Formats: sequence, C-alpha cells, structure tokens
Amino acid sequence: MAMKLYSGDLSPYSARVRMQIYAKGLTDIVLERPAHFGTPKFREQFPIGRIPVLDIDGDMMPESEVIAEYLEAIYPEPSMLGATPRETAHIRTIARIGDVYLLNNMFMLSPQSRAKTRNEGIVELLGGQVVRNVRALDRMIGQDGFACCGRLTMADCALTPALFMIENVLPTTGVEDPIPAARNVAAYWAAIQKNEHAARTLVELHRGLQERLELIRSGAFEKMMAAAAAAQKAADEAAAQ
Ligand SMILES: N[C@@H](CCC(=O)N[C@@H](CS)C(=O)NCC(=O)O)C(=O)O
Repeated sequence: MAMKLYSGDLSPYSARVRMQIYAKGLTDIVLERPAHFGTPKFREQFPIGRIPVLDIDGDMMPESEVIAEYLEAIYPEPSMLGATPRETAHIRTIARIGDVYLLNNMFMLSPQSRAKTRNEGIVELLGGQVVRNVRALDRMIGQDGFACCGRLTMADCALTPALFMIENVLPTTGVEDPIPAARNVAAYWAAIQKNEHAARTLVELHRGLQERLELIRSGAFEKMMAAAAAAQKAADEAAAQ
C-alpha cells in the first residue's frame, strides 16, 4: 500500500496530521504539496477542495480528523489514543477543541489579517469565539506539559497548529492573543514547543508563514487569489450551462 499526504507547510490542518506521522515514526508516507491546489482542477478532483488529503493507492481520503483516526486504526503503535475508552474520549474532546472551536474560527478569520477594509463583525464574532474557547481550554488542559493523559496524544497534534495560528495570526486581525492570560494554556504552549515532533511541525508552519507573508508583501498573493477566484467563477459558470 502506497500512501501520500497532500499537505502544505502553512496548512494547520495538514500540520496536525504531519505531527502525528512524525510522532508515530511513519516514514513511508510521502508528503507532497498538491500540484493544482487552489485551482478549479483541484476542486474537480477533490470536491471539498481543501488539504490535507490522504492518497491511499489512488483512493482519496479528505479531512484531517478522519485521516488522523484512520492512521491510528492502521498503525495502532505507538498509540496516540487513550489506554481506556474514557481516556480516548477525553483526547478526542480536546482534539475537537483544537479543530472545531479554535482552528475553524481561526481559519475563517485569517483572511481579515490582509483585508483592505477589515470586517469588524467577522472579527468580533470569530475572534470572540477563539478568546472564549481558549478560556474553556484553560480549564480542561493537562498541567504536566501535555494536553492530556501525561503523554503525547492526538490532542497535542490538534492543539499545536491551533495555538500557532492564535499566537501568530490572531493579533494581525486586531484581536489580542489570549494565550498569555490563560495560565494553563500558556504553560502548556511553552512546554509542548519543546517536544521534538511539535518543534518539527512548528518549523514547517513558521516557514510557511514567512513564505506567505513575503507573497503578501510583494502583492503576488493578492494576484494569485484574484486569478483563482476568476478561474473558479468561470468553471462554475461553465458547469451550470
Ligand atoms: N475540515 C478540514 C479543513 C481543511 C482546510 O480548511 N484546509 C485549508 C488549508 S489549512 C485549505 O485547504 N483551504 C483551501 C480552501 O479553502 O480553498 C480538515 O480538517 O481537513
């Protein structure tokens, strides 16, 4: 079975799966940036149009959480789930906070950081959710350097990219980073960055962010986004005829 993960440095959802791959020591999954990402061709091939996608001998599996669970099922050792069903349920709860409560809001909010005119309604709604959910996480997160269960789990893989986005992107939308004021989250964030698998993933995320910032600075990113939107509109119109 040959597996390939379509992924990108700055994609936090892809980073979640990459961190799990590193932590499990899986070396035979090829990591690749998809050739037509952001184009109508990519959306034609992958209806959701997002990364990561796991390519299993040509069988395409989207959605980071689904991929993460699939990898746990086929490579159960070393386990990044719990020792009991209750522990596993707790790991999944914390992972959902990372994915649904933090990252989804951050992902929807992030275009506001480069908007010519910021939409304050969007910033208030989504930024407010991120702040609220960091406070919730503060009451649930482990206090021994790991998200839960005293060891690296799927919860850490989901939280690491989410906290990266909050620290590095949230302030660029005009919302103060809530991590320093959340004592337990702040302590966790300082500790997990020293974990080798988190550190490796964070190097990639930072590299992706620097590349993105350079594209934004030079004006190339705006041109790429406009071209992608125009191409998608033309493809949608052609499909409607
Ligand atoms: N729920 C999806 C979200 C994936 C996602 O939003 N990926 C972003 C990159 S981090 C993407 O591909 N965006 C492209 C687009 O929105 O067109 C998952 O968990 O995999």
